[in-house]
Amino acid sequence: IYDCLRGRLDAQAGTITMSGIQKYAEQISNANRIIIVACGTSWHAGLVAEYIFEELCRINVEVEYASEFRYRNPVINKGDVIIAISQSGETADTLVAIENAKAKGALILGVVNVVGSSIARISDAGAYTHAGPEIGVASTKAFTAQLAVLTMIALKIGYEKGTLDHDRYMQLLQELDAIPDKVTEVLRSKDNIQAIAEKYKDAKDALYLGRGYNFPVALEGALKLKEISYIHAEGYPAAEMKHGPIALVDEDLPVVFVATKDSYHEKVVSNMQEIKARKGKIIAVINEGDEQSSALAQDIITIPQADEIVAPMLSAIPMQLLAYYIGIAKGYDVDKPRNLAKSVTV
Ligand code: F1P
Repeated sequence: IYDCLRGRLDAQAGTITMSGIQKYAEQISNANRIIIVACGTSWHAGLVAEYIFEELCRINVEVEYASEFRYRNPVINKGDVIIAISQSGETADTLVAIENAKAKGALILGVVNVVGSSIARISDAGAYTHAGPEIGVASTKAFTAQLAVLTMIALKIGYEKGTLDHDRYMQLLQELDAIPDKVTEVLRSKDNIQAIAEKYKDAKDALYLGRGYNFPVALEGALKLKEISYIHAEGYPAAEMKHGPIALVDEDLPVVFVATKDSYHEKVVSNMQEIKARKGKIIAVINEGDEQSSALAQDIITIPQADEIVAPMLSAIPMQLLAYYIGIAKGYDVDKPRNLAKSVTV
């Protein structure tokens, strides 16, 4: 995240420099809609971006699995802006999805990690994530860097468009600037997360719940657990739980709540009460001093407080560490998960 922000964000001066986007800033501001296409972890980053763009830029956003989007016949209009998100920049589904959209006249922006990759080359403009090479197959630091880039784009567009006022803009720049140090703080809780992983490593299933900006983080937590620990996991919006998944809850089910302090927090606490009443084991990612949540949880992971717009960059990390330590505890090679490829080029 530090490398991603460096040279682009100047929180004191109130500037975000993104030369790749600047030329198209007006076109993006005036877009009727933004369609985000991606796969896997990158798709989850796109979902967070949907919430952020709609809030800060008041532009309608759709988030599409590239693997579906490429095969159907979507309505694409000339003024549409497509944002393709990809760590590798080589994912075939995402590549073909944007080729199709480009042929129909859409503007293609790429948010890609690998410089000079196919998706970067076919995009009209974009921003590199500068996350460095991902050592493991499962995407981790690329995810948080994608969130940082997408947040910067939204801040820039929202401010230039006038849907984001000066004070809030400056406040969010400070929040973004503080993220790298807060990430370091989150990483300090790794021993606690490892101990929690030991307790739950033999679970057969797990449920991940969150609301708002943290809902995609819950999806990402479940995906990481599946990818590197081979434990069946479901991610859900916490409010959807009562529409089905609640039937799964019993004393053997670990339920991971992404429950940091935000505008959804009271509602999340009531969802935790519903799980506790059914004897589910709650692992909660919370902010310091949140007595209400910690009283309901079996296990807590405390992370620094941050504005809800930037909070997923922090709350995603305990998700990654939990899956990592469970995978290690089970004796798996977490860098090379079975059946997974670094870039899915077919
Ligand atoms: C998408 C992705 C990754 C996942 C795995 C397979 O890749 O689904 O999120 O962890 O490596 O591919 P990308 O388009 O972001 O490179």
